[in-house]
Amino acid sequence: MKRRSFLQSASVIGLSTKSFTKKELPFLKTEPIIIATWKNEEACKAGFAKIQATGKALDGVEAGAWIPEANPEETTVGYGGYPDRDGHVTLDACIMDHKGNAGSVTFLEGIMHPISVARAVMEKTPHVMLSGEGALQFALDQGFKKMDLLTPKAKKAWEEWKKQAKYEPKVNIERHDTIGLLALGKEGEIAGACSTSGMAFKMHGRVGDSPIIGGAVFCDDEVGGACATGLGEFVMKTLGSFLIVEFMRQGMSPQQACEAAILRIVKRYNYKEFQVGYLAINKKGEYGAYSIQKGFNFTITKNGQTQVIESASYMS
Ligand code: SD4
Repeated sequence: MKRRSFLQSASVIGLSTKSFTKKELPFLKTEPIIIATWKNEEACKAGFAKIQATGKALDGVEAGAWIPEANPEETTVGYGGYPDRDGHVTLDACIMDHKGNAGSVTFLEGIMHPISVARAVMEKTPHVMLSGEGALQFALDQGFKKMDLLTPKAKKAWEEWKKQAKYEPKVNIERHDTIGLLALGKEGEIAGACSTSGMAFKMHGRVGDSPIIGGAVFCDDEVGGACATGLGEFVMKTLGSFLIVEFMRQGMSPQQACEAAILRIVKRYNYKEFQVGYLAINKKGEYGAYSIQKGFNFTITKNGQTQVIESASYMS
């Protein structure tokens, strides 16, 4: 049976519902590992080094996100991100730890490292999500510095775009770099993070999947984690990362779970027009990736070795 038709068959949904018991968990301990959407070698290396230093998966995914957030050449994350159609660089990010704690920021302007603001929301407030002006105010109160995130390169691209002013999010059939990260720390605990400037030239106020817990990132320490990239509207409508973790809980491998979540989108929407890519990892350190269109890849650092791997895709 072809993999696609196997996944479409109802039997997949009937897999036994099993999560690891406390007794089984120590035997599932694995070496630290970090994986990230797209070609993000520097981010994975930095995240892995951080896990080696502190032991913690959460520190690793935060440190990994810092790399593209600070890179002015990176046009889809943090500083240097393309603006919305009104010329504002607005950022979305979220983070989740192995205890089920989560934090996120949406529609945040002027802060280079939204991932760390999301972590501060998680650790220092009773809330999960802060947005816009409120998120900025909170960041400033926490000592984050405000800066202009619109680089000359991004401004030029926006001015070019205004000549036609067409919104055509051909998300990464070419190349896109919203960073989603998943890691297992020294105790084998899971964490996940995501950071983005969202779709280039989006409507002012548009928020994508990247700050949505269960959308762009979800972790459950009994099972594993998942993260997403691509056209966020479709990740949000299917709550992809949550779905993948639940599929893994039911017994699917990370690869099967990513494929089943992509299938959810493919069955309901006009999938030929856009890209979504998923990454997943389980507590054994097994990982998987799948996307709608060709061209999605991911980076992994394990045993100190970093490599970029091409994902399988629904469309050939
Ligand atoms: C969004 N999911 O804002 C993000 C974009 C993305 O690679 O992932 N691009 O919809």
